[in-house]
Amino acid sequence: TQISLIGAPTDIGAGMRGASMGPEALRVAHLTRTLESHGLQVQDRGNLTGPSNPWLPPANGYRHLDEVVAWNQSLHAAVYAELQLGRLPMVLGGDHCLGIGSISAVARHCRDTGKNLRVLWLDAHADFNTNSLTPSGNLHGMPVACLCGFGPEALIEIGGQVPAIHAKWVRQIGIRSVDQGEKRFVHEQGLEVFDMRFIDEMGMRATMEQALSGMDDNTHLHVSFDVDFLDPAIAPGVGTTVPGGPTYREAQLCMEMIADTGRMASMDVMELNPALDERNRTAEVAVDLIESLFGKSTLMRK
Ligand code: DIR
Ligand code: MN
Ligand code: MN
Ligand code: MN
Repeated sequence: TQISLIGAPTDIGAGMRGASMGPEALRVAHLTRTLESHGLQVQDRGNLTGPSNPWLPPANGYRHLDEVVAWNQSLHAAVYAELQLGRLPMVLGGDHCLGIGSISAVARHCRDTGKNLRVLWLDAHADFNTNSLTPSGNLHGMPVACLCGFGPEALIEIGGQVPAIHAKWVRQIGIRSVDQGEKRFVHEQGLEVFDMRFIDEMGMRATMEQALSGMDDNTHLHVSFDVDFLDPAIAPGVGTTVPGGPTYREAQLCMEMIADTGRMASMDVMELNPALDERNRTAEVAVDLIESLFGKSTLMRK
């Protein structure tokens, strides 16, 4: 596998500053070297550039819409270009509004190549708000809705087709914070959500078996990993910690089971906020889990 790292250093869609430092923190935690130690070929494409964060209140229910559009257009082009080269793009966020640019590019590539897209959304949040539902106006709470065609024109059109994806292609794992109106909308649109109660009751193994079922040789699996998916005890370096997330070992099993499918062809690592971290330990945990995503396991299996 040939991996391309794409840094997107912005916190333009977040409610807290600092996710703009995420790409560098992952590099400092030896992301490249760690992937290479597993025989993967890695090219670090460096960082994209885009507008700075003006830190303004919402307008029409959106904060920084123009800037969010600019960052996502740029990311869309970068991710699409890597996929056309046959490489695996790994987006280093940056806040989760960047999922729009990343996944719209993946969806476009899947249309080009006749692949079926499956999106695994690992997150404490459903990220399914709209400008009328959002309590904050922060676009990092809206990427899944935008990808499904619910959002401002400039954002939903980035991939060239509206909607970029269908709700039925998405599986959300680890969810434990959904806003009131957002809850109803998730239900209405039929998103498949494996929330923390489901994981508590069924265990991570059965959860992942279900979430990964129904894929075949023609499936392109995209993993969008919001680091706040993890329990704050192991991942304090994010802007919106929510208690009651997966433990280190549960998260590792989740990643190992994704690796076992052999279908992951693109991914995002989002919302890491070094300004809130302790000696970069959240970045180090993220790199450990990315290792598991690419097949690191304790013993030889099968
Ligand atoms: C909240 C927080 N649901 C919002 N969202 C996210 O503002 O829309 N935090 N994604 O990471
Ligand atoms: Mn391809
Ligand atoms: Mn998110
Ligand atoms: Mn989140």
